[in-house]
Amino acid sequence: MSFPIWMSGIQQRTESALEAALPAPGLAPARLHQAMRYSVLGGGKRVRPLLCHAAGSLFEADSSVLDAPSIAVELIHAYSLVHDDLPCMDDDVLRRGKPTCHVEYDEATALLVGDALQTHAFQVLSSRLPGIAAARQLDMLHLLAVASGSRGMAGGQAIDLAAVGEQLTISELEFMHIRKTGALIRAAVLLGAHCGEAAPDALESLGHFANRIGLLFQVVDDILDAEASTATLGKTAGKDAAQNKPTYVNILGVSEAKAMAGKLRQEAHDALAPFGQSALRLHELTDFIVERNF
Ligand code: GRG
Repeated sequence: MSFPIWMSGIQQRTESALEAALPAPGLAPARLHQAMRYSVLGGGKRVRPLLCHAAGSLFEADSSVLDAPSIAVELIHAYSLVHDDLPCMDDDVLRRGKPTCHVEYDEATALLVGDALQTHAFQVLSSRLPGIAAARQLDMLHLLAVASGSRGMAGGQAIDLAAVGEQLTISELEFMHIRKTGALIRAAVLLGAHCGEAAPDALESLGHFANRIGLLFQVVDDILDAEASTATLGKTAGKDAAQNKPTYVNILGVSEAKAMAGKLRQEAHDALAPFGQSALRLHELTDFIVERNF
């Protein structure tokens, strides 16, 4: 099966799983449930579910089991975007080509949407998962909680907010992005692997791969923010410079940032060497992360 067909199949099954997992739009409190669905459904590349399915398939995990961790990570991601767009954070009006949640609804609703999506992720991941032992599922819940919290994504966001207008070194920038963007990407890969029979050394190699693509994702995001248009991105372009944020592009310049992306891409491919041809989808996703234009 070609990569585009595989990718579109996973994106469609992710959409259906999210649709089924979210509360129905007519269920009380209807406005909150409608705003949750508005923020999650019908948009986004679904990179984290794609990584979760690709990592799981490496260890012959069943797609029907991989749906739960995939959508749990996507729900956390969607919550982070809703909160990030709020006026008290990044203050944006456009996300995934449509008005941000607080613009379409209101700020209080957007705050609650984020809260509810976050807890919904753990509701999904703590549901019964056929074939997954309770102890393993507990490890998976712990993994997602650490990746999302103050030692992971929320902590990275705190560092990001404090860094506006500051000069950061490349290693300080890396410290921030390993948490803000990288932690959830790493969780997506490792949760997929936990759904199959991954040996400790395989988990270590995958963890290394995930760290590389987490940073790669961010370097490419910074390049796109500087080079792509708002129409292509579906979110406001050029915000990093406008908000005086430290990024790979403004610290290194565009051509050095592109060289760094090339190096991280190669390191990610190298980290998959122990898996041979069976890691094809992860190799393809690495290339997709670099070659995407939104
Ligand atoms: C509010 C706790 C909290 C955290 C927010 C992830 C994040 C932290 C903020 C988003 C801002 C941002 C531009 C981060 C850089 C990388 C990133 C996560 C981009 C958006 O992810 P994509 O490209 O989005 O996967 P889609 O829409 O395709 O799902």
